[in-house]
Amino acid sequence: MERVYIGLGSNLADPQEQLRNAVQALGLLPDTTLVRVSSFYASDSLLPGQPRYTNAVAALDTALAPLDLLDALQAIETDQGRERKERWGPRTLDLDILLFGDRLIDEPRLKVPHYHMQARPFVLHPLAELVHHSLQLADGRLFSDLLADCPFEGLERL
Ligand code: A4P
Ligand code: MG
Repeated sequence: MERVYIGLGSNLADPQEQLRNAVQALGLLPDTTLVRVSSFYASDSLLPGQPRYTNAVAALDTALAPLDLLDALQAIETDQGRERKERWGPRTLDLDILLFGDRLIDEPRLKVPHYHMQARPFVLHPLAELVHHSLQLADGRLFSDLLADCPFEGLERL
């Protein structure tokens, strides 16, 4: 089993309910145990003109291979009505693999650690509830350094 952290986000169709449903679906994944879920946080969209987001992070232990987990997460997104019309568009549910054990993954469909987690308070602050801040990422960066560079500003803990 490897410890994996999943970023959850929604800004359509009752975001908190979307996240609760997604957490339930994560708990039903094969060969996987749901370990913990962070608090939920609200924040403005990075893109102007979109509704506010609700975000959270979940910790899983899984025996699934990374691309099999990605397939399963995309199936959950689709089940919850996600339509991929435009990149970065508003969405009922976004599930991103933030960290996968101590793996560094660079494949066309999957980059881990997630490529823009460092700049995002709505990822790092919920993740901070679940990891030791002394954690070193697979690419060598220290979690505590990322967190120190990413103020809580604009986040509302729900
Ligand atoms: N992909 C590569 N690496 C990964 C990974 N580690 N985890 C590929 C998941 N997927 C990964 O993703 C596009 C492709 O990325 C996937 O097919 C997969 O093969 P997507 O989810 O279809 O597209 P996206 O979500 O529109 O793009 P992206 O870059 O994930 O956008 P973001 O980062 O999700 O940005 N503001 C707030 N406050 N909160 C938010 O959550 N999110 C966005 C969207 C903008 N503003 C926001 C938030
Ligand atoms: Mg995404």
